[in-house]
Amino acid sequence: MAENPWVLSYDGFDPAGESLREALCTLGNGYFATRGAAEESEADEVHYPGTYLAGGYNRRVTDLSGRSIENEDLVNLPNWLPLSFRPEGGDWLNLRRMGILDYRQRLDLKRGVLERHLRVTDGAGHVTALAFRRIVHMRHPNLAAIEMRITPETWSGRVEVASALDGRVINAGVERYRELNSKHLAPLEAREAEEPDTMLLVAETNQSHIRIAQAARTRVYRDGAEPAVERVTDVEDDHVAQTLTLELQRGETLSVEKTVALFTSRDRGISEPAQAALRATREAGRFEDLLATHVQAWQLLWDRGDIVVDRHPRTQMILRLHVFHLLQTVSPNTIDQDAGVPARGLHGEAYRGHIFWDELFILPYLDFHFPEIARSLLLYRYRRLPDARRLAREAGLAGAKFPWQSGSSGREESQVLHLNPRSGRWTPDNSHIQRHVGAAIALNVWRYWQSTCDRDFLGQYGAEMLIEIARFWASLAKWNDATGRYDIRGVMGPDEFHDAYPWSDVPGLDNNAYTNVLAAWVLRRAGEVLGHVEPVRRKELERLLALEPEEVAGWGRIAGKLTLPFIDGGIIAQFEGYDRLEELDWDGYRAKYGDIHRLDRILEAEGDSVNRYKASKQADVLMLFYLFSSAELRDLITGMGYDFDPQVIPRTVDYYLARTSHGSTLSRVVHSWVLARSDRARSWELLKGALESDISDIQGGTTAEGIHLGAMAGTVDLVQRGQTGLEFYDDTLALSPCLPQELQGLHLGLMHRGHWLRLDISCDEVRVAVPVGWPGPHRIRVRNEVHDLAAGEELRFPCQLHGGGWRPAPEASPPDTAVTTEPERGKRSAGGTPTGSS
Ligand code: IFM
Repeated sequence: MAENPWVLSYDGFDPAGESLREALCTLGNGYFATRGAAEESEADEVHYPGTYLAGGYNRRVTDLSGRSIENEDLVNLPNWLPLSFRPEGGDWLNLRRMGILDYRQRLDLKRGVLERHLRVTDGAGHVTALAFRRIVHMRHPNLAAIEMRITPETWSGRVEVASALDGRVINAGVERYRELNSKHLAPLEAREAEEPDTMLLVAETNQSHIRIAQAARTRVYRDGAEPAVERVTDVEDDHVAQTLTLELQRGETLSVEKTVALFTSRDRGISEPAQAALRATREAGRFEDLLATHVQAWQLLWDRGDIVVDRHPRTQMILRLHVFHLLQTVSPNTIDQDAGVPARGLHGEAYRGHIFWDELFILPYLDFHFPEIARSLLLYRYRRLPDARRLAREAGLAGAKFPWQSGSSGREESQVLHLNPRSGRWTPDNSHIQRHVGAAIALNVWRYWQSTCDRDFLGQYGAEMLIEIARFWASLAKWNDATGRYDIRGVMGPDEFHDAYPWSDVPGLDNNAYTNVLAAWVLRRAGEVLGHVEPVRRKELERLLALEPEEVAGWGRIAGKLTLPFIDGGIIAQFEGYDRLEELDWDGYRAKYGDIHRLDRILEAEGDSVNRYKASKQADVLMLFYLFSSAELRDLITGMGYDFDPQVIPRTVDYYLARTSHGSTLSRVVHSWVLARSDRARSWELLKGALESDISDIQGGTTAEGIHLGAMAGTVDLVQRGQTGLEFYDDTLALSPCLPQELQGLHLGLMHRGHWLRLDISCDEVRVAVPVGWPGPHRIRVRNEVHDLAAGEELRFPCQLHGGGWRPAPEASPPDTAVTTEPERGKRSAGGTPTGSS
């Protein structure tokens, strides 16, 4: 059957694959999200019905291997899903104990609806058809609803419906965290509300004291009317349930509607969560009413955020799935929530809901479609600038040192011990020395500014972050008399396999190329940022930050003298001393283990260490080619005082690609991007791998614990920017479409400085529709041909996308436009000055 590009669908119940389905069928609205667990299920070896609040963290201490360890977790909130039925006195719905005659599950991406259709037979031979629909409301972020339709096919009689709010939950979603203290909730209140059809459950996190109130209204309808029901409410400290009993005839359909409101003490504009939740359920309409406004909210999101690819339904569906999960994690409802974007979404408990550098892969999509969400995520970082300053101070450094893993407060949340499930050993986790996270934040600030020209943001928040991050790099870089250069020592690059030299007991590597180039970029950019800030604010910032011209000049000097290590033939070395590492027998390990993406764990279990080998988990040096064009990189590297010939890039890509296990889902995104123009076939293979990462769980079990949002958003951005070659320079918009053979066309809108640009790329034509009032570049370069770009115009460039070259169309240029074939020589926006009004 042809794939529906708007639907993720499953046939049959598969207990072994259920936890993966639950993660992929999560519904959320940027305020909270709930895994796609069956309504009637409880947490067990098959199901894990988790609910997570954006920014809903709590800390617990555990004694482990003789150490007291404090972990901060994104808390699994009370389960609001429970909804089930049975013929009176028969068996409650249970997929593992009943005969399943039919089972279909659909996630409707367009409408944000999760559906299940099933027919079951119980021990007494009753055949019943059931249909569930569920939403987590995109417009009213505190609301969710379930509809369960019950049709007895072979029986008549009394039916019981059970509905509950379950606060007995703990954080148990990740097997390897099970030794850690996982009880985060204390019960406060459970009761029936004044309205007998409504229950209330209130709990509080036991350290961060976030109060959570859930109210659930359960009603039944038959032929559009509410029949008389017997209703019994059972109350325990941390659980409240209602059982509704009524008569049902064979062939009749009973509709059960459970409407839930979730409020917390983090909410604004309320007096108190319980009161707000009760009022919201009282005022909520029926399921169909809620559905209508929810679908409308999703439609508005898709109007802005959809990316359409021609004639490849699976790619289309997966790209939409990725956008869908991104917008369920961060949406317009996230704005003002003071929440960052957790690497694993709000979809599971992996990495405890922490926030890493993965924003670097996520923000470009948001910048171009939902800049107000990007801004909100940057403000999450800004609010934690005082913590970042404290971290720098504690390390004896200046400026701001952002944590590798961030949660509630901005302190370092990285774990200190890591369990290798293969060996059963807890080993030190040094990943917090990935200082490059600060550079990623600086880059995100700059890109947002380039894309939006939001001068208020830059003046109030962005410039300060950039300057403080630059100060950190300037203080970390140490002058080396022997080389006459600055070194950055004791860090980790993005490749998490290498955290130390095999010949040293001390964690950290010296002069990681990625880190040093990014540090140089930050130091340079910080030197110019105040030039873009409104003059009065600029003076204020200079005083507030005690910024003197000598300090800025010092940044320039450091940027110009940072060390960059090289190996044979001009290939950039991942870090100093990389050439002393041994080659790994990749074929031997593949033959022995098959899946070697977690080579670090394999080698540790063998009593060896991946630190000894030229083996990377993910792109490290190659990140440079992902983030910067070859011209920008040459500029940066020559600015550091080295020769750099972009001709060496293909060899560098081959070198590291052959030595990478893709143990991080981010890796294939980067490799596909850097190969997009030189090796389309290989780039497509890698993109396909990145697209399948979560939907097919290619890492064998990780997606069930939460999606990989960086890779999800990264694939969308790869199509959006990587394959269109879209770049904004000072005065020129550049396009150089380079789609894989398999994709026949691409259609999207892009927001630039408050205006929507429309791109339609097909096999034989590129069309660019420029909006009225366009404030962006006034020229467009398609491949090497430059044309004027005027507001309100639609330009068409005939081309042969998958072969042959480009030919300029006479009508592409307005009569008085100078057409030049000279390559554009201005700076790309990532390093340039925004044009247009501020
Ligand atoms: O940030 C990533 C890192 O690069 C690889 N390990 C997982 C982290 C969270 O996604």
